[in-house]
Amino acid sequence: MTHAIVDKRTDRLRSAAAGLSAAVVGVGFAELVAAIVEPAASPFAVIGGGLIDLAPAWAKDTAIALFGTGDKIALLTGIAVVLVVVAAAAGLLELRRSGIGATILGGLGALAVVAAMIRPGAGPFAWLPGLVAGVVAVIAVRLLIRRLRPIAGLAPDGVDRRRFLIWTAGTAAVGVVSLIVGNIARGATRSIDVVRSALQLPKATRTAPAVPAEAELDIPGLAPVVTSNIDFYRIDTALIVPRIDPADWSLRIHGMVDREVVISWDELLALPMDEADVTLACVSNEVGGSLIGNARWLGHPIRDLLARAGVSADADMVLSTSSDGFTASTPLEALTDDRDALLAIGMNGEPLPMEHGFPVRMVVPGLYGYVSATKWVTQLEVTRFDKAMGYWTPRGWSDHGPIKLQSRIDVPRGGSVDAGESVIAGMAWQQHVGVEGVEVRVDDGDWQRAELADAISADTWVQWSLPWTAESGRHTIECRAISVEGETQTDQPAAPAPNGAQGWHRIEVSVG
Ligand SMILES: Nc1nc2c(c(=O)[nH]1)N[C@H]1C(S)=C(S)[C@@H](COP(=O)(O)O)O[C@H]1N2
Ligand SMILES: [Mo]
Repeated sequence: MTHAIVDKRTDRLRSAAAGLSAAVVGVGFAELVAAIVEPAASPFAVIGGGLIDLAPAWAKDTAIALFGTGDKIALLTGIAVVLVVVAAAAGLLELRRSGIGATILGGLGALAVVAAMIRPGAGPFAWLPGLVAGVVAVIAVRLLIRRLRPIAGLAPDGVDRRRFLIWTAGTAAVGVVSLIVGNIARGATRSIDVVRSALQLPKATRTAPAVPAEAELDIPGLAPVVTSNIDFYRIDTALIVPRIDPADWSLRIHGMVDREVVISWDELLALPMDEADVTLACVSNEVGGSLIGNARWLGHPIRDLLARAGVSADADMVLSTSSDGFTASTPLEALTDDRDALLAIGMNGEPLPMEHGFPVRMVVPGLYGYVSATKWVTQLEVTRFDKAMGYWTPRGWSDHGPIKLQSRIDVPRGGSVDAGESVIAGMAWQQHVGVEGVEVRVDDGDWQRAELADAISADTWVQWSLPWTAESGRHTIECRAISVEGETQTDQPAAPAPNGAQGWHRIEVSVG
């Protein structure tokens, strides 16, 4: 009796393993096919992309709070875990009744086909990888479970446990190899990187003044006032970074305009280029968070392009669209007043990195990225807020996203510091308004005025510091900024959704 039960359990394990390896070989073949015909149509990418698009504000908030800029890896891992569970179940069910498991795996393939075809910018072969995944997984699960039936005593002859094992492991191995080859193939199509590295940026027609030496306090642990491209935070909905050959890029300006304007990469490069230091911040940045960075951008004023198209007097918004379908609603005024709203091609002296929008993105001082900083931008539609919405608005975020006055404590870092002469330091910002002062208090004591470093401009964040004699024990430190307009940063906490986190940054330090 005991023997029979043990056998049942191993049969269950075997069937789950068969389901799993069928899924692995399906996914492996699909990734291989996707890498060749259309990298963005990989089943993982399209299902992940679909989930991102379906996610409401609280889900995005939670994901970013939990995983920060690792949110994409977390999502892909989550999908993989679900796939493992479903595939194992499909194997179990297929053993119980032929056809059920195959239907489940086929259904997953169909899901990938649909998800790929409804993606914005889906290519003509977007359906193929999902179809391959489904067909291959269905065939594999049927064949493997057919070999398991006699072993499980469900079919008369051909009992061969070793053979079943070899077939199951072999199928999974073929899947893994396809996955690896697919990834290598995708890497081999990276010619856009070569185009990018060979690019020579045009000289700025209007250069930004040098960053004042006194803008950088050089305090260990304090964020540098200029963020390097490699350290610059990345937030977007793109599971696969769009790869656009500048030769194929163009920007179309349409909607409520006198005449449509289409501008090619070569035409853009021939236009006057401005340089501007602008701090970019994400609306999902928590109080004290790190989804903010400052760079020197090179680009053509969007204002001039809009003037060329002739904007209707009734318009109040520009809906920018990226090659992968993301959209942002930017108040027309922010793009036509005298601020440095740029159609940017350069970041800190380099062409835009792929992840930061190569070849062309928008940068607008004073607004959160989700309503202004469209990467891989290909269209500007002049419209109205009562006629159109950006990507995040129907998902629970405000249609307007002006930056809130904020400050952050960077030092002391790590929660502890030696007793004695020490320093408290951090960053403060309200782009396009400017920071007038920062105040700090320790253990609910009096507010003390910190020393501000030189600001690069009103469009950038500014460093601040305050000497501190640290006495043994536990202390809380808080800071608040005062803007050039005389506003004091509010202590009323608010979550990032719908229009940006607020409240004072507060840290606990133990002094020993
Ligand atoms: N195409 C595209 N552009 C986008 C986004 C996106 O999801 N897709 N996200 C926006 C958001 S929410 C932010 S905060 C900034 C971040 O820019 P970065 O990744 O270069 O820091 O890009 C904006 N531009
Ligand atoms: Mo963002």
